[in-house]
Amino acid sequence: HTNYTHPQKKTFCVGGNTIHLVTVSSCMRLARHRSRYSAIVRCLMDIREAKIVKGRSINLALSHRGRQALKQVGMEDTIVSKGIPMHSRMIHSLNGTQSPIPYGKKGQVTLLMQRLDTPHSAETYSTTKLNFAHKLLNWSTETGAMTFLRADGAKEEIQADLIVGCDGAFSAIRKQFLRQSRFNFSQTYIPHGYLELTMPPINGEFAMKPNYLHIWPRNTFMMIALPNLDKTFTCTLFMPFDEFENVTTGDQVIEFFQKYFPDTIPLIGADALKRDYFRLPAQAMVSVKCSPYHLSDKCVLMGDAAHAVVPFYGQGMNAGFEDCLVFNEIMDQLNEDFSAVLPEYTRVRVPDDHAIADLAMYNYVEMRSHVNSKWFLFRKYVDNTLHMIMPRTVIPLYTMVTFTRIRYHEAVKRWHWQDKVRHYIYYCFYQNLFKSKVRKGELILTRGTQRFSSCNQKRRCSSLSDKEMLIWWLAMMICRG
Ligand code: FAD
Ligand code: EGU
Repeated sequence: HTNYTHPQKKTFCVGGNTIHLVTVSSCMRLARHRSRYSAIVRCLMDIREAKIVKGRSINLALSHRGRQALKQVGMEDTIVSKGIPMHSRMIHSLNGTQSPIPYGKKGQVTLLMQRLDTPHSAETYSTTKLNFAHKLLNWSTETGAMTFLRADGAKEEIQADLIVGCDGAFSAIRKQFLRQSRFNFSQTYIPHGYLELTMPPINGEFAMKPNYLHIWPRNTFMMIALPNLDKTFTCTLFMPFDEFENVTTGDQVIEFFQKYFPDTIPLIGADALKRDYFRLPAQAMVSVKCSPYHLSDKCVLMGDAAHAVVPFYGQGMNAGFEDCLVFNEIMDQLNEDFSAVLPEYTRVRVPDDHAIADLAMYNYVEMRSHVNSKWFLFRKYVDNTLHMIMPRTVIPLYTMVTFTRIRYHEAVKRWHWQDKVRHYIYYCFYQNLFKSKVRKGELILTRGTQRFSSCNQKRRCSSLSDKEMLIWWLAMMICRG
């Protein structure tokens, strides 16, 4: 096409740290394939030079949806080669026992990425420019003019055909949406905060097994640990803010860890623990939902700007990446007509982003209400067994969310149906097949002499008796009506 028939269109991305990579790439892709677009990206700071952002975790789990988005723009291999594959969780019980639970089938892994390690080559495309140290102050919904504050203190006004707002959970772009009629918005802080601690390498090697997500579930609070490329682990402790306030001295920290995470004290180091625990205050977690995601044919929200979710499903960045992927798909379908693409993007994407926000919140509630290591193991066992018997009918929610591109809201629908079955099965297990006792709030299940918590996946699966099969089929019939 020549510029006579199609004048060049300017696309602006504002902000964008994590999903930045894809929005930039999406614009690049447009620019490359269709010479009609030029893309300019403006952000507050240079992520290539930024030091670790205060209190922000440096590692992020990248799963199928995020990878598909990267693949679409030809960056999957570069990024994936820099990730640490995690194939299982490792559940740490209070008594120090460790039980692995695989994420999925063989080859289904979640990749752990370093937040600041994402190389990007946007600037190699002549149609794409990156500007750093630009802060968006305001923009006009009538004209699409944006006012930026530059590092040198000067203000600058810029016009764009399309503004892509990727400026995070406290989006400045979104502020203009709030003044519009029929714009829905909600923001919820959860009572928990998180705090990060570093577990150093031992003799140059990882202190624990590296290809696992280590979890210490302890009812109202929990800790997880994720491996980094430099052989350290980042441990994240989740706890209600009230309880953080109860721990005020180094000795209380040790006492607390001695009681709940004794196995981690020698690995983190008592002195480091006393010091690092107070280095930063606990960080808050927010969930933001809104709709629509577009404003006329001028502006569109993506990533955390459209939907900040609590981090209990490890999907925030993946959902943001998928936003870009879906947007690009719709651009193709509707011939890049912004006045049609933007409403369609809202129509398709809002239900899915709201679904993952709800799922993340559900997991937060679920994990702290009645999760201890045995219950966690048991749940996964039931899910996986059902999946093994009927791989196409019953897909564990986790698998749908993490290893497929089944739309988030469809995954929720399927899961509600499966949940009826699951609960019936819990009931049967509880009533008939196991002698169960409740001790110190923990559900302990025994079947004959075999303790449930023993972690031999294969043996457990094959030991499903005829009676259990029958009950399962009955449950299916009942739930299907
Ligand atoms: P951000 O990463 O927040 O980037 C926004 C950018 O906009 C920033 O660089 C900011 O400087 C810039 N900006 C803001 N205002 C302006 C302005 N006025 N002008 C110019 N620029 C501006 N997700 C996963 O998928 N997997 C995980 O394992 C995972 N773990 C997480 C753990 C924690 C503790 C938290 C809090 C989140 C986690 N997430 C995870 C979620 C993930 O971090 C976010 O979803 C993702 O970073 C969002 O990317 P974004 O580009 O939309 O926004
Ligand atoms: C990083 C920092 C286990 C929270 C969620 C699993 C991460 C998270 C889980 C952070 C958990 C929790 C999943 C991943 C991940 C699990 C996941 C990375 C949560 C459901 C606030 N979550 N992260 N789920 O299944 O899908 O293993 O700090 F303990 S990675 Cl909370 Cl896969």
